Amino acid sequence: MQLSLIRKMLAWAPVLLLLLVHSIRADIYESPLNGLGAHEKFTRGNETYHTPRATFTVQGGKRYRFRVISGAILNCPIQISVDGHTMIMIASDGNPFEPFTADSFNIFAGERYDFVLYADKISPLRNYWIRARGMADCAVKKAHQVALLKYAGAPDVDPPEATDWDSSIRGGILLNPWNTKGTDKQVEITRMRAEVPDGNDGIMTSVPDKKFYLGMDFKKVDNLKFNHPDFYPLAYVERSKHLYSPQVNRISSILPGSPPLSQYDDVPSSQYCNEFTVQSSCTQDWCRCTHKLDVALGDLVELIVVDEGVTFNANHPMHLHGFKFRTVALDKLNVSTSVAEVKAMDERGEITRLTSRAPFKDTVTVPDGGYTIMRFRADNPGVWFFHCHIEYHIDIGMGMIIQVGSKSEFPKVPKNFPRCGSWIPSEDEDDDDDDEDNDDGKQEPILVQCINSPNNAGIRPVGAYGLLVVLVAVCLDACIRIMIR
Ligand SMILES: [Cu+2]
Repeated sequence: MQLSLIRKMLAWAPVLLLLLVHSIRADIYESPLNGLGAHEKFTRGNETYHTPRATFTVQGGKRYRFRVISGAILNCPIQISVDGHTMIMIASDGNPFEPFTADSFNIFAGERYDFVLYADKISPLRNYWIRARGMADCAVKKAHQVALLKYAGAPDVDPPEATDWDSSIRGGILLNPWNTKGTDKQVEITRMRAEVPDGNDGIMTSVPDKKFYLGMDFKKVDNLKFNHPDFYPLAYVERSKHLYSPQVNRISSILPGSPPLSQYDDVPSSQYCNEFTVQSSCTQDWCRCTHKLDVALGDLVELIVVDEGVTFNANHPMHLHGFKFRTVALDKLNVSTSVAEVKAMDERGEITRLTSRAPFKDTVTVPDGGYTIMRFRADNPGVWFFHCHIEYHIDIGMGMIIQVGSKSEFPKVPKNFPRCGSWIPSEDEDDDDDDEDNDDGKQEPILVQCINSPNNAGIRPVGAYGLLVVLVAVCLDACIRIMIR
């Protein structure tokens, strides 16, 4: 079906929004839809009530555009389906592609998908479940949820089908598989075709000006945020309690203390590093800096992002600020892989890139033990974040910034634009529990530690802070264990 035809049909249709998030309580993983779900049960007399579900009312014979956003915070791919209906997938991350009919699709943290639902089940008139089924971290507790697709005029009763997690497994054609090699029924996003013509930007066919291989995984390294070489070294922690560091090219990235776009000179160049400039052996040491790649304004940039997948069967939905990119290749190779393997394959010509109408995205999964290749024209000068969209991965280092152009090419900072920086209380202030400010009301700015800086320690010297580090590490260990369980 042509997209233009679908659009004509949709001209009168309401736009519906289906927002998926998931949150954690002490014992329950939740995946509320539009903030709603039937997780809580109440009784009054002999009657049972639940918290309400999201309800979408449709009229038989009409078509509706659903816009789905995943606000998942952990590694919680969510399979979406609608009982009794197929979905005409038409766009992702706001970028239209040729319509593709699927029985279900997966959505990863930060992604958006648009689909058209044809409400053609008019005889007999009844209601249906819209299902969300969590996988990966969310499969541990079988997180799931349903919303109600309510046909106008149908009896006001719930559909008879079970709503549990297992009942939400939908067969047939699935778009955007999770850590599964593509097949006719497990269809990767790279098999979609952008609706718009390629244009003259050369993104699809030119030789890239900058090409970066980015290897991601959870690395076994003494991360000084969680371990301490003297008090709590990783080597002495029970294996099942090891905290692996999610890194890119073996670097844990930290955010700069000031926004480099508006306060470029407030971030010392020594705070930045990447695999080409890092001074340590990152296979042995914990490498930590503001991970930055530089490209010239106008460069054609290619990112070959590899999820080495050695430690866990995870995946990483990678999000780029400031651009939409063409997803030109994506494949799961094996249980695990390496940058070296992917690079060798690439050099042997064993990686096929799309050369026309690759789908535009701004968030895309990198399958565990596989790769995803993105291309964009760096025509937006500034400093842009590129990161995994799983919250705790980025919080402890799985990201970087891409600087496009030089400071002189950045947009001008508006007059009186707010400024900020990072600081901690001075030692004197630490001793004064109740007084948060200096006598003169100012706070001393400090730089975050950087492996390339002369002060290379990354943590304060052992002393009173040693015990604090241990306590924090133990607490974080427990918290992260709960999060990733
Ligand atoms: Cu990640």
